[in-house]
Amino acid sequence: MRRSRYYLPTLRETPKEAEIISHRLMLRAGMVRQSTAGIYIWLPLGLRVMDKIADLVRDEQNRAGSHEILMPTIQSADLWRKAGRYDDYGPEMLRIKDRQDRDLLYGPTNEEVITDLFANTVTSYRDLPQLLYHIQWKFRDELRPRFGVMRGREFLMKDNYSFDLTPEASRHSYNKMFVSYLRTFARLGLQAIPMEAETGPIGGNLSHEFIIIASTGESAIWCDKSLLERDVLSLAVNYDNEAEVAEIVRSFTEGYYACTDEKHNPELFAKEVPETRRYQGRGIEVGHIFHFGTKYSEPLGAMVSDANGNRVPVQMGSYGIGVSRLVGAIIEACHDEKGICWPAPVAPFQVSLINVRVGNTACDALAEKTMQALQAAGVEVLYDDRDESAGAKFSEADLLGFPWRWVVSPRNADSGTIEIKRRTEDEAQVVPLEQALALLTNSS
Ligand code: P5A
Repeated sequence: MRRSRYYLPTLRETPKEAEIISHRLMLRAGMVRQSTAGIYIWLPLGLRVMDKIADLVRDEQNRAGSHEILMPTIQSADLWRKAGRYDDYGPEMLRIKDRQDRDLLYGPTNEEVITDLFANTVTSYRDLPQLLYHIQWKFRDELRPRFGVMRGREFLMKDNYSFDLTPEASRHSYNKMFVSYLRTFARLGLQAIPMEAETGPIGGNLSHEFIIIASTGESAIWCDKSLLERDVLSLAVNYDNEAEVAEIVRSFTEGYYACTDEKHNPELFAKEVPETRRYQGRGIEVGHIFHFGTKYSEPLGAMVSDANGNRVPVQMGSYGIGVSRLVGAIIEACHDEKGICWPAPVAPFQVSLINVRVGNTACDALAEKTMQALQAAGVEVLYDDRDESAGAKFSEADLLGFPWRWVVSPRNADSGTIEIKRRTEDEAQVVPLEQALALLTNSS
């Protein structure tokens, strides 16, 4: 992609309305623009990141045996009345009337819609278990939308729903999602800590939040440091093996102190965690999972026949990941004073290619050749071909935060070498194009 042809409305000044670093950086880096309070337009650079996050989340959902569907954003109020949640949900729900004066709503979550779908499509225990998810926009009329996409009114969520015959089987579905969440956040380059949580308006008796560490996060957290040292991706997971999956969940929950300020007990913390292992920091909730049994299946008639021919309400859980929130959360976790430092799996481009002397024949030729070589190798590159000062290009590259900065300058263009540097390192090296390509492909 040529920078001169790209749609990338960056900002030089720090926007005053943005209170937190991710919001400031997302506005400055031309990733989003606010349309109205808590509602954002995603610009090309921001959308690239969000799509990558969604694809990675999808990959881990599928790996755990879930099937993707797509439910509507607009829902019928009657369904919510039937489940008994219409009045409970309160002013966060955006209520709408259609031209026949029927009550509709913009979905803040989808338990009712999917339970109704299930009631109309599945009748036998033989069709269980089932894990169905979608990645869809939600609307919650938050009292104080703030922190940019981290607490929006409209936001993108991945929500999965499990259906099982028995509470034990349902616990296995819960455990599968628990492990898939650990894997998902690790692959995104984040350290996520599972913490027992309140169930709130979703309901049920079992729930975990997944909190990622970020010094600027909304919640204060306390945990056992050894939770942060676990290498999740090295665990070989067989999702069909109930005992194995349960053991992984156990190993991340039992014997570890981990909680946010809502539940923190300083005395217990001091008693349970040896001094050298105490971690106190801040974090952001990026996922939340719930087990709520028959809370929705009973009122909405989602029944299946069991092996003896009895009709029983199906056991359910729901599992959310804040996909749009993650874009901001990753920036909170990965930035420095100059700008964003994207983890490679979600970086919108892998390389900022800078031509410091546009118009110089040797520079132009080498930069073109480099861009083509990167594209041929399947590497996403943004080539800064604008007639701007080198300083402006360097600071923009730091702000946008792609993993690599490759510089073509008159000093080395004649010898066909490029100065390459990682976003998170100070040391640059000057190497021939072939070697630069080899270094990049070996590193990812
Ligand atoms: C679980 C899936 C639920 O809604 N029903 C379906 C359950 N859970 S939740 O905790 O309320 O939300 C899941 C995740 O969505 C993100 N999130 C938000 N992101 C941006 N702006 C918001 N206002 C917002 N509210 C929730 C969070 O990441 C949360 O963990």
